[in-house]
Amino acid sequence: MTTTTAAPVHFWNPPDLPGLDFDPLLHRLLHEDPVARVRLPHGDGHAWLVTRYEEVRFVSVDPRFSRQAVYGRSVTRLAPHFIPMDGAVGFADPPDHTRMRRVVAKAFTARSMHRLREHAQQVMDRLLDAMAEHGGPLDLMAHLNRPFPLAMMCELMGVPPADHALIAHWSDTVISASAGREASERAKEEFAEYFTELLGCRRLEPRDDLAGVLAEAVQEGTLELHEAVGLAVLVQIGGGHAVRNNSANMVFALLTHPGHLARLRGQPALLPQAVDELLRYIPHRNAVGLSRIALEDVEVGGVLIPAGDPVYVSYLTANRDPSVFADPELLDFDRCPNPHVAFGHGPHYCPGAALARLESELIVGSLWDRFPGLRLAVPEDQLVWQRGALIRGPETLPVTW
Ligand code: FLV
Ligand code: FLV
Repeated sequence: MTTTTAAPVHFWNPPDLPGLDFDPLLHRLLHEDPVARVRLPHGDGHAWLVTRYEEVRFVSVDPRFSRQAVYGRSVTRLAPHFIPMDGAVGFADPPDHTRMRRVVAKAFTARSMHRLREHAQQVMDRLLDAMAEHGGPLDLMAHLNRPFPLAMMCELMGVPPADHALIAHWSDTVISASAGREASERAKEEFAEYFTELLGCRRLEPRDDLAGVLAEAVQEGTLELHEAVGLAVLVQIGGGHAVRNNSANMVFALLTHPGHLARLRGQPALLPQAVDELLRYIPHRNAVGLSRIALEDVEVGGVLIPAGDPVYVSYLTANRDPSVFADPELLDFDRCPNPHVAFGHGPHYCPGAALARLESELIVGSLWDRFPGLRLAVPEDQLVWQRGALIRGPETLPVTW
């Protein structure tokens, strides 16, 4: 049966949750109102929120839901500003989207992943040496979870080490919900100026990195300059900021699930499966990210979504849908298959998923090899979690060994 739009609107100002606590409203909507209407702290009006696995996958692949139509609309949202820039891949639909993704795929080939794996091991060894030299207690965010993914993204992109701190600062400001709209918009502009210049350098002196690939695509006319720059900014934010927080949550999850950790240490072949289960289990973000607009009336899960309405999907709830994942609230390293959607689904599926997995496996796999006695340096309830964040993670992660 199709229902019409008389459904109530849920006001959703997501609480600052500690640890890996799951948003209670999200949990309730998944089980009681799987195609709901919500209103978030910024923007205007309401949006639909789709929470079940099957419908999340439906909305994220169906071309009747458009990302391009979101651009310039004041859709109700968590962040005061939009994260992607004008012309960025996050706001593109096929076939424009396909053209942009093809360029990025050139930077994520098996060959470049092989090169990055070697680099990753070197960076990791250096960071672990520095930790050993410093001695515990120390902040693992500052010593490992922050610098490692940042170094990897900068290597992929071709950003020189001297500029890492600058890139980190801009990324954090753009992806912050609490830095304020003006600061975030300014950071986006400065970020864009930086990449415009870097791509200019590559045009004069081609190199085999993502900046080089993007510069070549602009030269050939495959990409407009602002598309290439918007792509670079999103890749840098996604690869640095998202992996930093997600991998810190993985370390926290293992430190607070000693049985799981012991099993993983005794059975290293379990690592890829464990990382995927952690990806499924960790609530990566607060609320929801970027919506889509229904281009025509579409029925979703028995509810008619009218043309012109914005629609969000929650990958967090899809990953907890009991019709797909038995005992979804349980962290279970034996889950196989594990068709989670932590990297999204459909055309906007994370292009860096393989690199993110590589980095997380290396962090989780190396940390306890080097520091078998690794433990939290403060009681769990004294850990400080980021407030007003889009992507969730600890503010600092004090550990010792
Ligand atoms: O790339 C996106 C993204 C990345 C991420 O780490 C978390 C997200 O919520 C998102 C998102 O909502 C939209 C993206 O395009
Ligand atoms: O967290 C968000 C986000 C992350 C990201 O890496 C890319 C994005 O386009 C987004 C976004 O649009 C909204 C977010 O809240």
